[in-house]
Amino acid sequence: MSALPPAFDLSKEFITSQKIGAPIVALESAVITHGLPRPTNYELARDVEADVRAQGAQPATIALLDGRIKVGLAPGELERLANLDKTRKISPRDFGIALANGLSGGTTVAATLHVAHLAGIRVFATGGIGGVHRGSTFDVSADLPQLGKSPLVVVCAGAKSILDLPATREVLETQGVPVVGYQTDDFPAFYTRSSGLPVDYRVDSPEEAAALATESWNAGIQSAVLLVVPPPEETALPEDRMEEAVLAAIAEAEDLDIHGAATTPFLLQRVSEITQGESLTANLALLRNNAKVAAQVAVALSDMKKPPSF
Ligand code: PSU
Ligand code: MN
Repeated sequence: MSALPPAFDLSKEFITSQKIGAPIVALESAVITHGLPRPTNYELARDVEADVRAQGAQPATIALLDGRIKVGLAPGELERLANLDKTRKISPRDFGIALANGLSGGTTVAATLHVAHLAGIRVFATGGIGGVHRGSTFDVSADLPQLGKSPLVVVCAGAKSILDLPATREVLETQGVPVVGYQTDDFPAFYTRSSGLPVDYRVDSPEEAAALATESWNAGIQSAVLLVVPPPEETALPEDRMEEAVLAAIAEAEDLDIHGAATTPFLLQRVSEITQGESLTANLALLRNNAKVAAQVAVALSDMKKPPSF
């Protein structure tokens, strides 16, 4: 691999795993700093890492600590990040600013993809991706263009219905990102198992997902394969209930004049409050489920002796 940018710090475990060709799963950290309340955020981050290990893969949580880009966190670092009082939500535009000021922060899907790609990681797990915000055609998450230039398998539960999902699907297409359903024909909407929108293709096993991604790479394609996994049935929410909460949260955001990077964290928190924690339970369950599926795909990729032909 070519030399990494100088601001990168690789954990010992990460270096060893990469050396022996072990399966690795990148994990984002904006969910830790901006997506979940304390102390649930740290417990979840730890559980998700354990879920990846349980499948025989190595977790690499990506974050900024004291102006350094971390690939893989030691247990103490994970706990510190989860409890820091002042953290920044790090999107790609924030790296220079954060490094110049020695800041710490959680990396969004876009920022995590940037780091994971440069570090040579092929699989990434998250909860949901950002997208096009409802009513603001120009508030398009940096996640979407970054997915268009990051050749990783990105495992998620689709995108939340706080977003304009049809517009989000269109931008994914423009960015060359295939939306692949994992054991589903429907694009999931994070808390709910279907958004009513179709996927581009369906796979039913980690091996099929790994084979499809390999062919995308064989074709020299530089965009991600978005593997969408429906949230576990037991904790998923009914669609009408979610829509009600989302509409209320969006109206409040407008009243309070909330814009830009603050929009997503605000909507997430309000939806969680309005659904009285039911959405939080669903969120935790799907994050762990996605990490497990991602680890299985990483294992399947590392088990592939030669690229499949089909
Ligand atoms: N969507 C969620 N949960 C999240 C996020 C999005 O359902 O935690 C976070 C992710 O880190 C994502 C970021 O990359 O918000 C997108 O923010 P923005 O819309 O400002 O690009
Ligand atoms: Mn935005």
